[in-house]
Amino acid sequence: MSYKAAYEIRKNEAGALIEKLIADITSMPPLLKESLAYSLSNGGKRIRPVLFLECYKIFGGESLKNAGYFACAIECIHTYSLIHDDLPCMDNDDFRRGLPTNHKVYGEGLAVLAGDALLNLAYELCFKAIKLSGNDPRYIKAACRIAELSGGGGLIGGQSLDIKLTDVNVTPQALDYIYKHKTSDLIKAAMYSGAVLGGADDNALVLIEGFADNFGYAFQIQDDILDFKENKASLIKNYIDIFGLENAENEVGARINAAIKCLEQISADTSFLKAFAMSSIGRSV
Ligand code: GRG
Repeated sequence: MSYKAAYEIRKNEAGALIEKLIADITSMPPLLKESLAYSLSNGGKRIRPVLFLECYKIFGGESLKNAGYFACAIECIHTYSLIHDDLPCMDNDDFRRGLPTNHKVYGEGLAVLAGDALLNLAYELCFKAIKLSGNDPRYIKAACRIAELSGGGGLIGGQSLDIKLTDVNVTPQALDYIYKHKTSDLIKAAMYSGAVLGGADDNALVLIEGFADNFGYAFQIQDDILDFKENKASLIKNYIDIFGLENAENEVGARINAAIKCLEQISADTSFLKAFAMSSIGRSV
């Protein structure tokens, strides 16, 4: 089977979980539900739940049972971060995935609340899964790591530095912090939680986190490279502004190689993850 077909199968599985999640929401005012469903449904690549599901399965997770709630929780956190990132007080974007951003359709107030509701829903789903698992320690461990990596020392911390970055205070260290936390941490949360619930041991968890750190970093620089090549103007300085295009491209290659080295030390079948890493930077698989 081609890598593309293998990705589509996993993406459809993740998409079906998200659609069921949306259908099951009954306790929200209709417009709030519509607003968050607009961003949850609209054309995302589902990278994080795909990575969650893959890690869950390769380490021995069998039927999805309660683990599917975690896949949805991760996509809820990702979607909230995109809605908030697009707001006028942050990146001020009118379009995402080729469609008007959430606040352009529903207004700023509702977009803030849709993001808040998604973040809350994510933890509701984790708690539900923990409860249904009979307080399985692995579920608790996964939820704690998701909370850490999404919080002030993770995704939100990275974003907080990003929005304050200027021509004057941009440094390699600041950029490093932003890329590690704003981009890598949620990918890490997805992979770590899938691996824990699937049954990975501590050594494999360290390697999975190593993969996610390197892949996430490369993914962000690759995003900068694409923006640069499409001549997208950015007020915020990025890797290319500091290090130049050639160094950026070399860094992407080096990070992907480092990510793949982590996979090579794992005894589970990591062939899809390897192909995923290569294809996401446009290397043939
Ligand atoms: C508001 C706390 C908070 C964080 C915002 C998501 C984010 C942090 C910023 C968006 C801008 C950006 C370039 C982030 C880097 C990560 C990235 C490339 C996100 C887009 O992820 P994809 O490509 O999105 O997985 P889709 O659309 O496929 O879901």
